[in-house]
Amino acid sequence: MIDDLKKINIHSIELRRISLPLVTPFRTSFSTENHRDILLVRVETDDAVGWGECVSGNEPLYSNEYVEGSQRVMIDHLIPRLFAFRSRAMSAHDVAQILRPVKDHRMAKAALEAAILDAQLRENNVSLATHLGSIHELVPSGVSVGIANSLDELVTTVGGYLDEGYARIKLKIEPGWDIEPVRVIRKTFGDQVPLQVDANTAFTREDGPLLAQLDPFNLLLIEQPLPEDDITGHALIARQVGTPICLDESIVSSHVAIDAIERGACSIVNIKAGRVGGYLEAVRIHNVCQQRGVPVWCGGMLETGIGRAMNVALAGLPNFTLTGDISASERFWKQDIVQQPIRLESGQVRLPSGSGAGFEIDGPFLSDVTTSTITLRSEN
Ligand code: OSB
Ligand code: MG
Repeated sequence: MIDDLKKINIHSIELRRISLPLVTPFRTSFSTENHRDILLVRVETDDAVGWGECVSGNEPLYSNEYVEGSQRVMIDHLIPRLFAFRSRAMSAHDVAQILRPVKDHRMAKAALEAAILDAQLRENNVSLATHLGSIHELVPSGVSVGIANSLDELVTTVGGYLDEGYARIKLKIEPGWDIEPVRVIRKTFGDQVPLQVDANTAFTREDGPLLAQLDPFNLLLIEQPLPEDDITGHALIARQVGTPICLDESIVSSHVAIDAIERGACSIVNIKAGRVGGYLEAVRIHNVCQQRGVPVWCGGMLETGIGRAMNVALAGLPNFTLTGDISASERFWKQDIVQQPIRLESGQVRLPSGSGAGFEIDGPFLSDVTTSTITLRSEN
């Protein structure tokens, strides 16, 4: 991925908050979500408009970021740095360097970089998929299934997704909802269903023997069993468990990815652009994993059509050899804010091909769901 794009001039950055109800509550080991309060970034340049979606949650429960904090840090610290950039023309490839003095806040940085990159690619008439280095037109689509109220309810839900054609099922787990749900899904739907689990940090270093009870079920992977800061703990678990360990929350940069791989903490990596500070860093993580023979897959954060289109573009890179959490828009939303919601086509989703991230906003619907907007203008 080389930066061969014509630079752009940013005129204004709009921060727009929308409120969208989920079609069904989404329960993980850390929360139950009924709706998302989403921060969108709209960048206006000389000849284009670009959009980015901030994936921070309503509360700081997945990581320390949350939507109100992301908006605050953008207004007070990130956007002023972008507007103060010495030369007027900028590339999206400059953004991470400009924002580097501000520690963490990767979801906020990622959303700004995504909007700038979308605008720049639209001005250059290049698709995001092409720019990032995607090699596929379609990628298989997996679905993340929340913790259910009962095993019967779980079977019904998973059966519905399999009927829709999803290529892979991921079950959310937590202590007490771990071995049994997997056993029941295997017993009901058989050994051929590609299946994996995600603990979102809910277990401890003492749970190696418990997690090893998942081994007979031939899972693709166990995602993030221990807290995000415990790389050594994951290495200990990986030695006690036959199922591959995959990290999500822990992998916040390409440096941490290299560290975790070299220390034996994971043999698979989940990549989410928001968690790592942007799509460009996501590609770097893809590359360092590829060089070390570690397969990756694209995670999701309940995105709208904006973030979803960008995730699909990323998932077309060659080392995304495992199926991602890139389900159809309708898995989460009754109506999407883009005119081209992601749809399932025989268990796959299509990479957007238009310039930038390839979608158009549904303006009237976006207005309906908007709760606030703030526009910041460059003095340049
Ligand atoms: O851990 O992968 C996760 C959603 C919100 C926060 C964290 C996670 C998730 C999911 C949903 O599993 C994935 C999706 O968007 O389909
Ligand atoms: Mg996860």
